[in-house]
Amino acid sequence: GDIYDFAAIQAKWQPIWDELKPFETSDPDDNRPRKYVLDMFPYPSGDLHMGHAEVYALGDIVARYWRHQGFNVLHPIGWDSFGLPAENAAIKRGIDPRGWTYDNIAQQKKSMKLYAASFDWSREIHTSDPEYYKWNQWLFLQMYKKGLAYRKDSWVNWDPVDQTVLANEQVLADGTSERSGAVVVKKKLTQWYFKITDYADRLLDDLNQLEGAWPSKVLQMQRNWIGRSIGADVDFTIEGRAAPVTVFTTRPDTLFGATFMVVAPDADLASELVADAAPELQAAFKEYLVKVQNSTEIERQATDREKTGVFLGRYAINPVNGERLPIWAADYVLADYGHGAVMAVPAHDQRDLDFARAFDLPVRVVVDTLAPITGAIPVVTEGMLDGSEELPQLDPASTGIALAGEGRLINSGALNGMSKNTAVAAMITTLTDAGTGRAAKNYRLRDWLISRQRYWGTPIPIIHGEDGTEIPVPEDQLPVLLPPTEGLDLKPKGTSPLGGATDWVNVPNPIDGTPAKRDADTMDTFVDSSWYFLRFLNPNDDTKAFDPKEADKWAPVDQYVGGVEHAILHLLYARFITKVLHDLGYLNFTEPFSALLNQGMVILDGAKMSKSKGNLVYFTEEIDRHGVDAVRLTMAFAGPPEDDIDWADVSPVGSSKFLARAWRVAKDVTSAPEVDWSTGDVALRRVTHRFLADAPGLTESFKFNVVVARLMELVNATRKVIDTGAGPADAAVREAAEVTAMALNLFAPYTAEDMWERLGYEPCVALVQWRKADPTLLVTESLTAVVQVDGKVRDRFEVSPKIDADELEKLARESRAVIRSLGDREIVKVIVRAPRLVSFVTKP
Ligand code: ANZ
Repeated sequence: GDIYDFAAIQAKWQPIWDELKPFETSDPDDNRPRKYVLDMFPYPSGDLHMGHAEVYALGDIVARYWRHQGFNVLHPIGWDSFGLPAENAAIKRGIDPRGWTYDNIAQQKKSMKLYAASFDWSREIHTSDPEYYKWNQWLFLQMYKKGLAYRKDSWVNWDPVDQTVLANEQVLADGTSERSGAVVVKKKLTQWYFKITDYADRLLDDLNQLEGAWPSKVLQMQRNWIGRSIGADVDFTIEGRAAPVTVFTTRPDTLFGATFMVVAPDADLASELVADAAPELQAAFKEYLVKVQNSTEIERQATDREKTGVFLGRYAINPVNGERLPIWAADYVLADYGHGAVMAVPAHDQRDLDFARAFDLPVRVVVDTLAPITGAIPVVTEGMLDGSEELPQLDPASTGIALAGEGRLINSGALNGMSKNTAVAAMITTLTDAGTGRAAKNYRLRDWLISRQRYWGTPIPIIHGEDGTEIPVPEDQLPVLLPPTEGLDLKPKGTSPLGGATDWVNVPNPIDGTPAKRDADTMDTFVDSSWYFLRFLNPNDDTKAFDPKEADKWAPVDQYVGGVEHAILHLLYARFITKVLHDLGYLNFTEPFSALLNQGMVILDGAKMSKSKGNLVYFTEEIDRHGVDAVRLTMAFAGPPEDDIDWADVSPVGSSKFLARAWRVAKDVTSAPEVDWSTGDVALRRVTHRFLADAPGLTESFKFNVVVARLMELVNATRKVIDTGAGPADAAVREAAEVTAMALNLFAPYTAEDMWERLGYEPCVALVQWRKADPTLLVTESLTAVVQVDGKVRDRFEVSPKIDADELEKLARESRAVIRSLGDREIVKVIVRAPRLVSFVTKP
């Protein structure tokens, strides 16, 4: 038709693309350079939403762009289809989570196809398929063999609503579960862990490789999460106890300032120490412990909280000066950090000072923070600050402010006069020589708790013998299939529903045939997504998880696109598993995602969209109303991709109007494809070629909105030539329309394809190579060149400041005025001063 009709265009092209499969990347002989562009795969929680519309629009711009640049682009998609929402929905409706999950996948897939993201559909995966989760189990077994998967009894985060444990990464800063929103409590349980702490240093140090290629915010969040502290372990002898107690400190230089020791009340050590104390101390401790166990970690770490604690009736001996230090239990010391015990230096640590002031414990300054730390070492006298009237600001016991800064050591024997850093090193040497301490590092990062007490996940491939031995399921018996839900109670009850599948749980011990039981827990679904980018390389291979040869060809991912909500969890786990697979000899790289683009959120009236707020914008409604292309273009045009898009501020109607305008340009072209562009309107050609030159750089730096703005300029310029200039038959009009169609393919693939057809070509415009800009048409400023004949100015015209002498002379010789003035006289000399002057001298 003659009217832009997005619905008709969508209906026309979708089946044609389905047939042509332009985005399949399966030709093994394709030797073009490769790009792997990956968008974070969706969770099938219903139909697609506006967040999906954004991420898949942006990722697709990148994938389509690299195809135009001559790359063989891998752009796959799948579904992250295990997890709690399916299970909770199944419980609520009394159905099987499989049905819910695969129905949603079918719905999302239909929407995704309509949305025309350029995916290679032949590589689609679902993590809840046995063909996929078999390889989670394989991965688990490889890690188990290396001691990287292990079980331990420990205090874990417990979600009382979902009735399952959570990884540290799944507990939000306010102490609630990222999924259910419930306040997370602690529970002591035997659970499976992946030993991510073995990789803490590499996970931290390798972030430097990603500098500039990942958003700096994400790099910083990962650094903080890993939280490496460098310091020393110091051993304190305990009176009446054979073994010493070790503490971790970042300030071994302050050891002379230690005036007491504090142990985490919930660490086994505290109970053990108090067991030998007076009965009233024991009673006080027990009462205190109950209180502590009922508080959250967040409460415990709050610095403004009143300090509480109890004396344990025991004493530690300071290894450097033999002083007797009373040992207390207090909840500001955490059981699972360092060694669960600290040497308290109240003069220089605020938490210790607050505690010392609350319980009247001594405070001794050992670093003079007013002393200059550069230049000569000042003379210091022992005890110079004791009762000093001159320097009241240095008395933390009265000011209540700990001296945390730099300075010079005092009251510290051989360390006196040293700067903090020198003293730290000197103290570590002293302790190491005496065998009472050593350099040490600590991490905030904890091992990754991967077992879940829920149904809809990957069964852990371990069998427990009657005698408590763990037997890995032999690899040739994988996958351990999830039992059917019939007869199972999926309701959360604190233990895995799989435990109720009697026939499934009870198996003979693979070693000796005695009765044994399968592990009934399932894996955290973040295991599934920690390596999925490798499965896309050979998704249908049932002999291995992924093909290292394909990984050599395609991986790591060149461009990863997804939300910042995955800044820690998913990205940290994927980085970890990549390093493990590297160490196991399967990969020759150590970072999975070479570049990362985080898109912002789609919001409405400044607020995050949610069902409860009732401010949802529905994907299908927007698509029905404005068309796929207008929605996609709106996402690209809204602003920098990392910014949030307020749907109230953007105009899909405006996008749609622009698309219609672009489409009409193609419709109006009357010249044939063979027309010689160089004969076309030069001003329009300049706009076209300036666009061709600038759009690649803008796209590669994610300035998609600027590319769209420039396309709008190009369409306007073309329209002007059609209506009021050289007209629709002008060659430059065709050239501009073709470039518009090609570039519009990044943002509005249906409109672009339809334009391409109207311009006389076969599909697919997505496979057309980007046209090279003609440098002679990239003149932005121009200046006036003068042509003289025998000293008289005969012509003037505009040229590029960069024009070379030959070109300038050629233009001068072609000038009508010059030709007329020369007549039939013979030129004997030409003087060219590019870019300003050409002077012809003729035979007199
Ligand atoms: C003595 C000292 C003196 C400390 C001083 C600090 C300043 P980050 O940076 O977080 O690693 N600490 C050690 N284990 C702890 C635990 N389980 N719970 C609570 N606090 C603990 O902090 C390391 C410092 O935190 C250690 O250095 C220790 O206090 C404390 F002027 O030791 B410090």
